[in-house]
Amino acid sequence: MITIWGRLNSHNVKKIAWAVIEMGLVHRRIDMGGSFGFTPGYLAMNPNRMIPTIEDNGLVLWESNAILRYLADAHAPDFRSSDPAERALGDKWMDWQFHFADAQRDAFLGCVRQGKVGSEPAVARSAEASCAMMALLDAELATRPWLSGKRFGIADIPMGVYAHTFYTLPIPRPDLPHLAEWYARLRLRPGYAETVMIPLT
Ligand SMILES: N[C@@H](CCC(=O)N[C@@H](CS)C(=O)NCC(=O)O)C(=O)O
Repeated sequence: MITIWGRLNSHNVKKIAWAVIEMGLVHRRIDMGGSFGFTPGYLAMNPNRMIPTIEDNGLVLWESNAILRYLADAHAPDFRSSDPAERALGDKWMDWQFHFADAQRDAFLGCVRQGKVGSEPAVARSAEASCAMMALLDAELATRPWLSGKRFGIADIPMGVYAHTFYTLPIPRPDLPHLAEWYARLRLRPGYAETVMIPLT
């Protein structure tokens, strides 16, 4: 049984909650962080005061993308390419997601948590930066069906989570056909619908 700590309205927690469903892993999730606060027991496992953290077979692990890589390596090798080049390309977009999160942060916090509108300068700047970065992802998705390579895998998960926010925020978006088509395929996945396609809060 894998235990996941973290509130589900966190992008980084959604990654793990989605991944364990994709991989068919027995798990439970315990709310932590945000309005739930942190227990002393949790902070002993993860002194960063951040979510998510998991425990699996005695291993305590934090950093969401490290968790995704561990889950694939330990339980679901099909979710990570064995080809070094293909794997590296997937890793690249997993790491790039943190830059995207920085770009989209003001639009997300402004529209979802601070009641601002898209015309507010910080929101508009963030929306514009997000669109510029998503154009790069769109160009990448013109070259292969999944960020993980020929089939879906963990490299699709970080930006998959952020893509839902991108397409849900009330911001102007350019036509990005490859990105839109990838997002449409993600939306057909039951684990994505259950854990990612939930109201933004
Ligand atoms: N690099 C870390 C970032 C973790 C992070 O920023 N988590 C946010 C939620 S998305 C957090 O813990 N915020 C404080 C809180 O929820 O109380 C990871 O990928 O796990």
